[in-house]
Amino acid sequence: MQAMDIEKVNSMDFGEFVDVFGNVIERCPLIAAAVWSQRPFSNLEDLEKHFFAFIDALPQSGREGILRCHPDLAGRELQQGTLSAESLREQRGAGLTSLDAGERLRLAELNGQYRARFGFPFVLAARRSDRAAVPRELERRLRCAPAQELRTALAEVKKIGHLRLADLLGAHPAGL
Ligand code: 2AL
Repeated sequence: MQAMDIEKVNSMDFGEFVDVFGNVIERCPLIAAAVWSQRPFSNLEDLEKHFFAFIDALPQSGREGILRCHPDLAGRELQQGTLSAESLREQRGAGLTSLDAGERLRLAELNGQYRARFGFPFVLAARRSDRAAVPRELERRLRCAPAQELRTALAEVKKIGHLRLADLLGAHPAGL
């Protein structure tokens, strides 16, 4: 999609806004729907602030719900071709679409252990990682305390959202 400026964002009607920003937080278009009411936005940071404030205001069940809306890294949705366009791009960028069978199996195993321990899926901003770092980070986070892990996972959701918003508004330094 063509990058857009903040005036264009502020001029969007509800339907257009949700179409464009509905997946800034993976499979949570409700957040974009709520953020639309807060316009006008002064800039990208201001827009982002509203997305994140919505997340922070949720009860724990809602924050865990956001995590549960994320597909596993190199998981079933990737194999079945049902990832969102954004998620596929991120997972491909990290090399997760070209794992060998052993790497895939290892990640599936770790993802399963993580979900069993914390009750939500492992979430990591794939564009800030790569195929070698993902299992290492998964192993490390598996040892964290649940309350800390919930905070870490939501910080990753925000990193993903930050990068997706920056894509839409053309605010990336080249290549990031
Ligand atoms: C994802 C995803 O779909 N994109 C990304 O950066 N991370 N999923 C996940 N479970 O971490």
